[in-house]
Formats: sequence, structure tokens, C-alpha cells
Amino acid sequence: MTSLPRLSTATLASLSASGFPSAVAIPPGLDRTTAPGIVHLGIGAFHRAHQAVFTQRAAAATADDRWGIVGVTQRSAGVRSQLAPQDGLYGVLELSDAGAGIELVGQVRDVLFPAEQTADVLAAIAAPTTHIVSLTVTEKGYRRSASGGPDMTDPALAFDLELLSREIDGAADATVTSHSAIGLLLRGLAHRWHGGGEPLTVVVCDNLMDNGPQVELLVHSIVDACPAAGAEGFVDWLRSSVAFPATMVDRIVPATTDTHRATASALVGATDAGLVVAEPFMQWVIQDRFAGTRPAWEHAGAQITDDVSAYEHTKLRILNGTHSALAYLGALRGHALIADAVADPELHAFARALIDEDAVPSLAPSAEIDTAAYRESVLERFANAAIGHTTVQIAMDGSQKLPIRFLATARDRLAAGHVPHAIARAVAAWMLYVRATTDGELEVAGRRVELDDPLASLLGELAAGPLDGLADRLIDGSGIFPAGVADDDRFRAAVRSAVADLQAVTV
Ligand code: CS2
Repeated sequence: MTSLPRLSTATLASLSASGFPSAVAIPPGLDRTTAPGIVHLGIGAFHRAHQAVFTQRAAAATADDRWGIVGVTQRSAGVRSQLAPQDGLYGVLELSDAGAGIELVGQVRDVLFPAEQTADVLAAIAAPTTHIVSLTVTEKGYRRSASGGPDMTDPALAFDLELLSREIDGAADATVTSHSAIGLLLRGLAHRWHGGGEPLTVVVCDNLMDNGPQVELLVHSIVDACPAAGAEGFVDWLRSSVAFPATMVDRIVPATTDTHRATASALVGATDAGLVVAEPFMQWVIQDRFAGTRPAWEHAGAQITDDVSAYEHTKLRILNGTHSALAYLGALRGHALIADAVADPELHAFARALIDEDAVPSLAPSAEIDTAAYRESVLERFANAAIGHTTVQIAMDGSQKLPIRFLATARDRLAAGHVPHAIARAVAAWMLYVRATTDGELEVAGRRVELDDPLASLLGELAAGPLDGLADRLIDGSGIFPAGVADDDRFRAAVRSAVADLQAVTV
């Protein structure tokens, strides 16, 4: 088989000449040399399959080429190595039982790796042509404590506080990189303030409840803890010129595999190191609260509305809560894919019970959302075996996800006088998952699973020891169970009972 060319603007032209499916080509008419209007922190697969797609579709619909994206990686230069040789081009491989399709995205103009390019990142955030800074840095990127405020015991945040002080006081040293995403964002904002302070909107696209406003509070709390002489002026500018709208983002984006890459190469006729994979469904609801101009995302199907909360609560508690529950229960049963877990009759019934008995009753009634229809849509999406979304991928970072996906629901149900037994069982499954992966006893699809969590060391210590004390050790020692849950004996008893029951079932 002749070796395929690598995707790039040069090869794209030749592919088009050789009958490349025009429906998936880069939208015509967009000048990719225009200064980019967006800086995105955390240019992982989800951003490339979600916000970047919305942005390209909106730009094409309005012939507005101001919305190129400067992507900023986090821990590695991997995405820069994938996209730079491809002129930022990559494909989104859309998979479902109906088949496979490719959407080529050319919205990314540059990818920066802060460990080597902090000065460029700060300059990009400060550029007057930049109007949006968006983030997908995962729940752990914000370095929050269980109460939601900044975790000032976090060494990365302590380090970044000193860097921020220098930035605010105009003694910046851009050769030193920040140790956290929130720290880098704040330095970029301070750099913009010093550079003229044009209005800017920070669009948080992570699965946090009330994400934008919560990150705004976090930003102010961190600056308040900052010893900079100029902090007061910086805070005044933040309040007057920077908006943090709430958003709800939704698209299932599994990790890309070699099988995915082979499918995409056959469709495109070129290799694509930056390929991402997604389901057909995508949704973006954004609070109408912008400090300056923005892409016309509504032209790509995004919803711009005054109140996002009903959409956020519904998505985080029904979709993400059930996703995590199926991930832990499914992995404990050896199911490799979410599609396998939701096809398991007992787990399918459990998923419905969690939604109907705990998640939906915890939600405020909303005229905008039909929760029964939403439930069916979510379960149908989970059944999409074609995308190959693994239980282990979703199981990662449980300490960061549980407070949002399980424990907020539990707190509300307990306060209303009800014991959330399904949530308690999902929490118990997480506890047994922590224990089994820490002991090296869990195999899924023939591979030993390790615990992938920022608190893995602490959780592993708490999970060791007698099984009958597991629930109490994790509730008391992990720091993730909030008041109204940790101190509720009804919930504690329900989790203890579920641990014992699940242990008997999965042994
Ligand atoms: C998943 C989410 O990995 C996970 O934790 O639950 O990434 C989920 O696929 C997205 O939130 C769907 O919009």
C-alpha cells in the first residue's frame, strides 16, 4: 500500500484535486492569516471536537475570519507536534451505528507549549485582537479545594501566586512557566491589563457547576491572596473589563485509537496525527454575558441564553453522573466500554434508577428541559459502541468528578429528606474501584488498571485495610465529601451497605 501523504494545507489541495470529499473540506473563504481572536487553554481532544467545530461552523456561516484559535497545551508538547506539521489542520472522525464521517477543522492557527513558550502565551492573551480566552483544563486544572475555593495548600498554586505578583507589579519573568492552568490564565490577564486592558471574555468549558462564575470567584480569591502592590488596580480591571459566562458543553469524545486513525486515513486519503473522535451529538449553551465581541456561535447551533443553570445541572447530574456510575460499576464487572456497561441489563436498570430516583428529583423543575426525553437520549448515546468510549477513561480523576456528579445530588436529596440509594451505590462502586486498582487487582479487557487520580496516593492509603471500614475511611479522609453528606449517617450507612453488597456481587 503506497504511503499516504500527511494532512496539511499543501496536501489538502492535492486531495481536493483527487476527489477528496468536498463536504468535509475546510470551509472556503476564510482567511487563515487573519490574527486569531481566541486563545484556548487545554487544547485537548474535547476542545478540538467541540468548541473548535462550533467556531469554525460559525465563522463559515458569517464569513468572519477573526476567530482563529491559538491553542495552549498543558503537560506536554504532544498536540503541538501533532498539529504544527499539519498547519493546524485535523479531522474530527464522527462515529455512530449509522457509519463514519470526517469533518476537517482548520480553525487552529498555532499551538503553544507553555514550558517552552510562556512569553508567547502571555502575549497571545494580551493581544488586542484576542477577544476570547476559553479553557478545557479538566476539573483538576483549577486547583480547587473541596469547598470550591483555591486550594492554597497546593504547591503549584503557591508557586504561581509569586509569579502572578510579579506580573501584576510589572516585574514579570516570562522565562518561568506557571505550574497550573489557573495560574497561567491569571498571569495572562495581568499581562493584558498592563498591555492596555481591552475587554475580554473568559469562556470556561469544563464540567464544573456554574463554571464561569465559579472560576471568576476563584480568580478573585487567588488575587486577594496575592501580595502584589498593584492587586487592587488589577481587581478593578477584572471587574470592569473581563466577563466569565457560565456554559454547558456536551459531546462525547473518546481517546483516539489506531483503529480510528486507520478509518480516518481511508476516508481522507491522508494521515492525520491530530485526529479526534466524537459522537454525532453536540450541544453548547452559553450565558449571554460577554465583555467584548464574540464569534456568532448561535449560527452553528449554540444556544446563547441568560440562564444556563438548568442545562448545567441536568447535564452534570444525569449525563455525567450516570457516565461515572457506569464507568465504575462497568469496570468492576470487566466491561471495557460504556456501551458494554449500558447493554448489561442490571447496569442498564441501575442507570435508569439513578436518573429517575436520585438525579431528576434533585433538579429544579425546568420548562426548558424534558428530563424523560433527556434520559432516553443519554442512554442511547451511551449505547454508541462505534466510538469505543472506555469505562477506564471516564473513571479517571474520580476525586475531582464525584463532588460535582454524585455528591451535590446526594447533598440535595438528603436535605430534602431522601436517602439517595443509587448515588450511594455509585459512590460505593468508586470506592471499590479505588481499592481494586490500588491493589493492582482490577483487569479490564485483559489489561491491569491503575488508579489515575490526582489524589491517587492518599486514596490508595485510605483504601488499604479492612473492607468494612472502607466507606468511613474514604468519607472521612479523602476531603471530597462535603458537609451535608459526610456528616449524614443515613448516607454513610447506605454507602457501607452498598460496599458490602457490591463486594459480594463482584467477587
Ligand atoms: C465523561 C465526559 O470522561 C468523562 O468524565 O463523562 O468527558 C463526557 O463524555 C462529556 O462531559 C460529555 O459531554
